[in-house]
Amino acid sequence: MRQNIVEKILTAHLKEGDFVKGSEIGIRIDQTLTQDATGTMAYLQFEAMGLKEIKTDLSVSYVDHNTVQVGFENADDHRYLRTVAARYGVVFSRPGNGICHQVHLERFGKPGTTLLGSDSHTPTGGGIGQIAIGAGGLDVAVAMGGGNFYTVCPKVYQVNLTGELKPWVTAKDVVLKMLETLTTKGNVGVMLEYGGPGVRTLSVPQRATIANMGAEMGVTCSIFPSDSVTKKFLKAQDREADWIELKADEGAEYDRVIDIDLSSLEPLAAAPHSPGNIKQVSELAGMPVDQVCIGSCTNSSFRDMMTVAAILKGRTVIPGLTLAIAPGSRQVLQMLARNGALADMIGAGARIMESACGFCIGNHFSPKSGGVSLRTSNRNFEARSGTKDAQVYLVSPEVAALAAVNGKFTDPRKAAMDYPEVKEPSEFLADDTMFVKPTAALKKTEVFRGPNIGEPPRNGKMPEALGGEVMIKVGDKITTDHIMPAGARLKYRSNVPKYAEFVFEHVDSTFPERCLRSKSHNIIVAGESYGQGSSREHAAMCPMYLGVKAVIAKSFERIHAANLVNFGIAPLTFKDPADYDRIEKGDRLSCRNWREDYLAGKPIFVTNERTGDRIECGCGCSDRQRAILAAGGLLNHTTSGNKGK
Ligand code: MIC
Ligand code: SF4
Repeated sequence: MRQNIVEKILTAHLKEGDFVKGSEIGIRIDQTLTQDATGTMAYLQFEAMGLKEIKTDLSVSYVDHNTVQVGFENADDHRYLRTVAARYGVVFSRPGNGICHQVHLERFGKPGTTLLGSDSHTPTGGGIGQIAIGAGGLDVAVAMGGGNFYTVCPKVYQVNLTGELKPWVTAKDVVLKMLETLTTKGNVGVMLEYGGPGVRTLSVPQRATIANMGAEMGVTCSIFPSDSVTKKFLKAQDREADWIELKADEGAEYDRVIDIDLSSLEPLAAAPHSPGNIKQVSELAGMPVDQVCIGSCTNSSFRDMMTVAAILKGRTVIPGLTLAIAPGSRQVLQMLARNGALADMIGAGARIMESACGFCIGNHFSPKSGGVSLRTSNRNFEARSGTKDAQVYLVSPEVAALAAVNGKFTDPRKAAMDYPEVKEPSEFLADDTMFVKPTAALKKTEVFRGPNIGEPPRNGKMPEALGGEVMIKVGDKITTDHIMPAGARLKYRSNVPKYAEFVFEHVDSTFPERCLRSKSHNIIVAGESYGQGSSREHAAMCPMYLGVKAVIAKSFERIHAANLVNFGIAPLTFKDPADYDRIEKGDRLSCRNWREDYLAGKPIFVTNERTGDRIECGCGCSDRQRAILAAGGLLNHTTSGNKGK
């Protein structure tokens, strides 16, 4: 049978289920990654499941998200993560070593393997030919223990690339074009496979930029072939032995083909407040800019940084504008320091941030009130930057650097300079000294639990009947940043009762208190694409802690829907989306045969007690998920004799 790349890797990893589009399959996971903000809970849950050591080929714990806040919490979390990694055989990437996705691509990503990460941008690994998927921490904990990862046998879309990018047009513009085509909703259950003659014109980091922002389209992952370009990259990383060739069979089939002629693209930007709100940079040219932030897991490779340095060299950042640069990894930062490019950045007045997520997660560097901020990252959701009325535009490093020296949006094709052609290096600085690799001696490490480390919360069993109040009714495209803000609140990730105080902070800050006061079940009603964005399972775990039993929405994003099930919250979809208008905040909803109907996979009829309307909902869950919901979540389910499921 002629297979595409996705089919080749998935069938080689298939452990459970039939390989039939749309049905649930269980796959073996070769590598996992966690980051600190989702990692503490992932390892606490790993421990709570009674697992003794990791069973993957490689598991890495990165500290990159929450590195510089005030207070003891970060330091406590980092110490827990270091000691728990040592104890169970996980590689620990120390703070300062870089952003998980960039570092993993450089040092560990292997073509043809599967990678599961507790971060939605794990698909960055698709740039090197991995099936790399983002998931909640609990799913990653199960995979670390050797359990399968369950996903829908996907539809595969081929993105057929032809031509070559023109000067000043970048990988970011390719993925922004894809976002314009596929939008940020409705792509659940899809994997993207890039192919065509244009692929060989793109370096591995450029491919990684494109794969990274597949997360914003809601696809499960994106993947590139592994070819001579991949081999060269791995050789330059001193990892040539990790290379295998990976290509689709001649005549392989796809569910849809999207053609992109690289030479027809132009510089693009995602305008506030969605990565899918695509504009041409030429239409925005002249708009004054207050702040520029360059970095994040999307655009912080060596080549990106060298291009920025070349644009900044001999120029000065305009007064009144602030430029922040965060190289994506210690490898990149060291190389810039050694070849002098860092001096060019500093000379231009850039403020150098550590190699971490930083500004991207709103951890620092919030723009001024109403400020226009140009960022090379992947998300510009309202308030994510830490300033609710800031106007964040997502652009390429080239457009960002030019704005920093011109003070305004600039069409780079009209810039008064030639395009700085930066070649990929033939040798990267392969310095692994900031990884703590597992040893037999380290397995005796005592796990440190400071006061910021709480017990992972558990839910009760699914109730027989549902009866409760609609505590909030929200619209379309509610992101996990809306549900569970990160930024300044990130430091409470290991302390669920405290973090739960901030659920829906920027939407309705009375939500947590009202939920805690209520004597019945709490229900959330939402529009399309509920739970876009981050993989943070806290967006399910904290509502669970507040007594939420069901979310009724027009549609859900993949990772969030799985997280809701993992924490025993039923994700229900309106059979008729117009029924959304038949429920108001404060309405009481009930379903007498809740548990029984759910377990039987029947449609669920919810009665609105105010109007008497019976509203039909579907649960869209597999049998496995229904059993998890009945147990009140995956932790209960696995610790009641169903390990690894
Ligand atoms: C993000 O970009 O939103 C994050 C922060 O990396 C999240 C993970 C988290 O919330 O910890 C993600 O993308 O999954
Ligand atoms: Fe970090 Fe931002 Fe990437 Fe999330 S999107 S992993 S916060 S750099």
